[in-house]
Amino acid sequence: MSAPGENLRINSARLWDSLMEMAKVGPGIAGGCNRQTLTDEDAAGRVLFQSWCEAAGMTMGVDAMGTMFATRPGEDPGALPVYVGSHLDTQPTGGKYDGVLGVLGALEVVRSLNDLGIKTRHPIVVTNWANEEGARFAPAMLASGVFAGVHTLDYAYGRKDLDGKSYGEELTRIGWKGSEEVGARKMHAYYELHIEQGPILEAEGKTIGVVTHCQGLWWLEFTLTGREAHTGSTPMAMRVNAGLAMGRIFEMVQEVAMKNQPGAVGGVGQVKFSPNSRNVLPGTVVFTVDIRTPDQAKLDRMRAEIEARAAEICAHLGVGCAVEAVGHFDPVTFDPALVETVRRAADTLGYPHMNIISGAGHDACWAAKVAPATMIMCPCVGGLSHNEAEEISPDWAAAGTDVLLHAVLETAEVVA
Ligand code: HGY
Ligand code: MN
Ligand code: MN
Repeated sequence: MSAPGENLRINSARLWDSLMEMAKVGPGIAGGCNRQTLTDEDAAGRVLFQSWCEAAGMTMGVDAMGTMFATRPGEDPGALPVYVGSHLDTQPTGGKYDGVLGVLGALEVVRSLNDLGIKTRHPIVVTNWANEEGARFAPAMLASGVFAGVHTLDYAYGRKDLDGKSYGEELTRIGWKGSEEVGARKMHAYYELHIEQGPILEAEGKTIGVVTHCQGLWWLEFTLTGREAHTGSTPMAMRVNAGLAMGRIFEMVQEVAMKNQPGAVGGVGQVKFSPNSRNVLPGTVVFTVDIRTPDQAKLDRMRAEIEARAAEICAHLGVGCAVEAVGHFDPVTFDPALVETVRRAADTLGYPHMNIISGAGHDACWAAKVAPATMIMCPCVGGLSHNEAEEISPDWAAAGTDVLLHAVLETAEVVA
């Protein structure tokens, strides 16, 4: 068979139906999803995904981190597989498409190849990475990080959620602790389709993002120690106020991010006050600062400045200050040859496209450490994500998956 022509497209209606079916598993309270990793809802989503993969003739493997690998055989069983995937776990107030489009788009590629009777030399493996979000168990991309040798399995199993439950316990509890050694699988290449989670593609009128890089990240967990005291009867001069220190640090993080424009972000999404009582000054305040930029030197400078100035703020207030890096990856450059394959596929299909740097982190960032890897992006409405109102159009979903189909076919090599 010659190279796939512009007429080769996936089944858009079937893809959209699958997205809507999966969205019913672990529904949120405002139209999105709450399918957090290793919850019963996650387990239910895994069961549905496995049933679809098996109906498409694939065989499922699961590794010791709970990552799922559904294999479509190739004509050359000795050829390393082309892996295609993303994640089915969501934020607590997540959308229906973050991660899910990449997993179900990969499944749709296989379903379409089955419909068309197309065979490939390399096997194709549709992948659902466990705990991409890091919302319940930090850091993000935990399972792909173990797969790439960045984290040990023991470290990962020991990560705890806010209720003190560990990853290893919860993985066993939901019955998805697989027997495969994590990272034993070798990849010929890795593709990930994902919504942009930012405003650029929609604003530029582009349907496809040709992802060349991903910005780097630090997650800095601060533990500030004040003195629990009555909020009413304790004179201001007597207070050891960890909450005040936190507020000043938030303001400082904003200032550091703004003075490093363009191309830097900084903020905080999670705070825990103890004892978290309205009329008790906090004894401890724990929060995670999330800073990101595509520039390695700038990323490390920002981290150093934030840690130094946080220490000064706390010293001035007599508040204890401890910090631990609980998440990190350097800026990523995706495989230029695969990036060109994606660009060529978008051209063949006639989809307007542009180069883009991923603002969010993805499992592709760790896959890129062990194999040639790249990503394909489609727009999302208003650039909104990590919000239940996250929305894409069926056309955008289909366009991204069409490009994924063509890129995967070129890399997996169609067999006549
Ligand atoms: O944090 C991230 O960038 C991803 O959503 N886990
Ligand atoms: Mn994601
Ligand atoms: Mn996400």
